[in-house]
Amino acid sequence: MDHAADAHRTDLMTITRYVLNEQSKYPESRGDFTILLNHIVLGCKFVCSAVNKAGLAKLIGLAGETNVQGEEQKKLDVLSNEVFIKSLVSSGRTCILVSEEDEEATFVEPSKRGKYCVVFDPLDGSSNIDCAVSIGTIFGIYMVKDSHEPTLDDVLQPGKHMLAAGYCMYGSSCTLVLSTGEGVHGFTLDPSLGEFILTHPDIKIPKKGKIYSVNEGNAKNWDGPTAKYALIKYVEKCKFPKDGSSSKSLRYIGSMVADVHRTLLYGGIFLYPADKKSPNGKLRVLYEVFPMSFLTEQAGGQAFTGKQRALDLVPTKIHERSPIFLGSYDDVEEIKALYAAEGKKE
Ligand code: AFP
Repeated sequence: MDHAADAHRTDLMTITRYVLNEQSKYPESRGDFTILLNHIVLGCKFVCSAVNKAGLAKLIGLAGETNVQGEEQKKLDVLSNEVFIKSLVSSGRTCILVSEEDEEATFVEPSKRGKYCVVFDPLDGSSNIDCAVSIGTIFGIYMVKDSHEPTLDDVLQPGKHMLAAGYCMYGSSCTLVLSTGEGVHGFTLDPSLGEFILTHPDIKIPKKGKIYSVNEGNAKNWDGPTAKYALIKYVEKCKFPKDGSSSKSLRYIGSMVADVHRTLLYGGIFLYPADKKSPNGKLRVLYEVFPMSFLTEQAGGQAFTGKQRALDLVPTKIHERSPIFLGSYDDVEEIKALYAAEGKKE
């Protein structure tokens, strides 16, 4: 009998235990972050359960449609948003919430206010719901700047000021990946326990990868001389390397959470450039680009916008977009070099 393995299996590091351990490093901490995270975890468990039951519960479909009982159906992303907003407000630890689903930020009423600002996309990749492809929730956490009345400036901070970021992927298993600024850790939901258990401690992205991930069908729309030629050259290099190395594989799911999750674990690069349809790129700075860039850097990779380090961006609007190239350190170095070389020709 392998007693060591047994001890490991019975000594479960749940996400709450992990965060409490982290908290104990800061004697002045009052547990507010742990409480906030527990409410995010609750939202993730709810969405996971709703996603798993989506077909059965007739949750799939457009918001505004009615089901056989004549009740109004809520699209999963609308439902997920409601759950997160209610859970975050009731935590008593938040003051501003920015959700992909809501045009305006939510300012929490003074009696329920705390010091954290949460930016999130409750259900990213929703066009993949109806075919049961992996989707996810993405979140980032800021601390309010000071104790004055909270304003939008509290969330319009560069990504490098985030205290924590993470995502929960609703895939073949439900996986929550979190960084509080001390590395990246992955937790898998054990459905029988209803707990996220640490399964991927200290994720490190390989220095160089064998996969590139981009919607290459948009190539005809890739925009601007620098972007267009740097990208075309990069993609050609992935397919026909001139240095005798093997060509890279192309993997693209179209759910940022799933594409970034694979990139963190297997290495490689994820690219969403600007194009003629989306001159600033498609992905949103606050709740897609920043959290994923934060996690990528914490795992030892890089995140670049085509002009600068992604986490240095200072957003001016809550739903601002940006091009993003993130992944293995060496792969992002290559795209940075191509952008620099093509930029000089302009
Ligand atoms: P949806 O939520 O509309 O499915 O968009 C998903 C997403 O925001 C992100 O998760 C993907 O990486 C990206 O868009 C895919 O965009 P394209 O369909 O243009 O490739």
